[in-house]
Amino acid sequence: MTPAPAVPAGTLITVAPTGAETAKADVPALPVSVEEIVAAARSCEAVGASVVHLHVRDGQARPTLDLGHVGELVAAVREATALVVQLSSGGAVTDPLPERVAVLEAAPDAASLTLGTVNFGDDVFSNPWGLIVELHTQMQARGIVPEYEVFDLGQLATLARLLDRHGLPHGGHVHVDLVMGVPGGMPGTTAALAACVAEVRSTLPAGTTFAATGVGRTSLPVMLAALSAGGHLRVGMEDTLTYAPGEPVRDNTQLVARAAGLAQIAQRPPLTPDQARTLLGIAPAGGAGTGTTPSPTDTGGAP
Ligand code: KMH
Ligand code: ZN
Repeated sequence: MTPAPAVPAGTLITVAPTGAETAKADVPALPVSVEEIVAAARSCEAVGASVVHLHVRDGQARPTLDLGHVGELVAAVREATALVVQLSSGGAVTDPLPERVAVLEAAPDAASLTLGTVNFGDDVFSNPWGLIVELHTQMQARGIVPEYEVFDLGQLATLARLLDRHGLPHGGHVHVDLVMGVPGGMPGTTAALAACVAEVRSTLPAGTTFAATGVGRTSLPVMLAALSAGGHLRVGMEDTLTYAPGEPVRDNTQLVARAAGLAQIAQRPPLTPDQARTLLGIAPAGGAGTGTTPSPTDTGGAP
């Protein structure tokens, strides 16, 4: 009989506090300035986040890939927290592809890397093969750990092809984030998550881990399904602006606290930032974090 895949002993919780697609004017609680994003990151770290997924805004709260702004935010979050700093290479749907690659010059710990073009509401989120290879190989060269963003099942086949042709990412560990419920991508359902997990287990390297993100009203069902399947979690105001029917999200901390509570109930408590670094193959931060608890996985073979 085939043994059941090992379940990670803890849960990596990523907070995506801002995104690039929501206007501050529409959602005043959205953190957009350096001070607001740093405050959100600190608060989310205190309730269980170990990774922060960053999009950057300019002085008018517009999304920007300007390297001065990007570098300033990366430095400020590093200064104030021990969180793993993961920059978005997805940017906004309107961003030119070369500028999305150039953000790697800000030398984050990690960066997102989307595995294919997808309709994104009325827009198109463009991720041609050439861009995917460029991001993957530049991250290898720069020592940046990718988080592979998957919006549809077929993008997992693209990831398998990418790894086959261009090798493992920096650090040697493969970590996937299933982004579910985007209008144009896969639905945020247990069935879709189960299909992706089966694909991850059968086509990607042993030890590959996954997180899941349910956009909008799929946030809760995706979170519960991911926990039950041994997955990790991403939450935040980039993805979810309504906490419950008729109730706007108060702040990112509210979303991370809910995710951390569910992870506790699942008996897979939130990982510390140091544990997240161990899991993802990222070098320890210079003196930041506590790192006093045991290894985050029981075997390293989780799903
Ligand atoms: N803003 C979305 C079109 C990422 O950060 O890598 C894409 C996105 C993905 O947010
Ligand atoms: Zn993003």
